[in-house]
Amino acid sequence: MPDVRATLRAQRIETPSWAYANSGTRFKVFAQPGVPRDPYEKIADAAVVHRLTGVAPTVSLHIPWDTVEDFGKLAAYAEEQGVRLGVINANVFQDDDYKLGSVTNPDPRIRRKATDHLLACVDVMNATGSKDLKLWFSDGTNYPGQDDIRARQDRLAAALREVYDRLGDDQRILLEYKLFEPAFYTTDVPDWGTAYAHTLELGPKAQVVIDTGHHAPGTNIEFIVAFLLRQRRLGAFDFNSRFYADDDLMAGAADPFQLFRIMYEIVRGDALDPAAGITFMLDQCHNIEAKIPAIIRSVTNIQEATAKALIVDRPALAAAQQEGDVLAANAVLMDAFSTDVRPLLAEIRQEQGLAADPIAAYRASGYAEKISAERVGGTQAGWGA
Ligand code: RM4
Ligand code: MN
Repeated sequence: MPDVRATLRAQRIETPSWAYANSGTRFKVFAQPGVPRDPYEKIADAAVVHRLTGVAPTVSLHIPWDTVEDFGKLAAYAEEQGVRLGVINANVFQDDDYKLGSVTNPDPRIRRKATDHLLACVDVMNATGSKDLKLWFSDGTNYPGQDDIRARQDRLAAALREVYDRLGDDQRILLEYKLFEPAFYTTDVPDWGTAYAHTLELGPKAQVVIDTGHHAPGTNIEFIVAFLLRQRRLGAFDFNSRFYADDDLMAGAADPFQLFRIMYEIVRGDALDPAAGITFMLDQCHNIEAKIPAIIRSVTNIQEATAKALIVDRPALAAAQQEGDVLAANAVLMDAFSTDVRPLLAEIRQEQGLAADPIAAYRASGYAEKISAERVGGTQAGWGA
């Protein structure tokens, strides 16, 4: 049985730079006061989340959204603020050239351009000290016959190989999959099986990322977690929650029970320990709610799901499973899920000198008022859609 308190103290959750920026749907982006105008201000906000929660010491960057002249300087600024730069996310989905695909485009010139961007992201990792390159491709087709499904897999494999060969010994590719959107007929990396097969072909420095919002409704995500962990090919999570498609809502908001079931498989697979090498990230957009407290809330939701997963009576569960006692086994899991772990988490925070309630502490800090007053003029950051 894991040491519940020690494990919760050691848990780490990475927050995404873009979650601090303006975002919206294809219908409207509602700007909010105080939103960062550059990557430095995003890092400052991320540092606030870390100071209040104690478990969010790294920030994922998205290139080119977070491009700066000197990445070493940005990394040094992050250190000053008490955080570090984390995963580098490549972006090959927002250039006119990529209308028919990036690395799978039928045009070799465009494939070259897209692959060069991925290689440039490895250079960024070398400057920031980041270990992980997260690749999500919007590539796919809208109509039957539009392009050759097989040839697109070959083009994808060739680009991934080139990038893989550029990685340093301690760097990894994290390959993300998503069922559909923006492509509506075929997607070139639509599911975990496709991502898994490409990582196998590439080698041990390639792993799969599970974005919890990227599946068909009803998909059993905890099964995917268990399977990939067993195969040692699970590299990271993009946590968020969804009611319909890729909604990017706060983790644990739509279906806390699913988050608990996922975290149970993580605990069961001994994957919480930072030494296991799984990067736990958020990938969210806060379109209508205040961003920083929404990110704090997401972090605490994940902590709650984790705490519940950690208190599952595993010997009792194993005994019930062995006896084939279906109801007793299910009851063991439900008992843990139904336990209120908020007092335990509050206590652990206080033991570390943190406020019991990080959202209340954020409200009392005056930070929201401060950034609204200070961040006037300039252009607010957004995901540029
Ligand atoms: C994609 C994918 C990536 C994220 C972008 C913003 O849907 O989830 O992880 O970088 O969105
Ligand atoms: Mn994602």
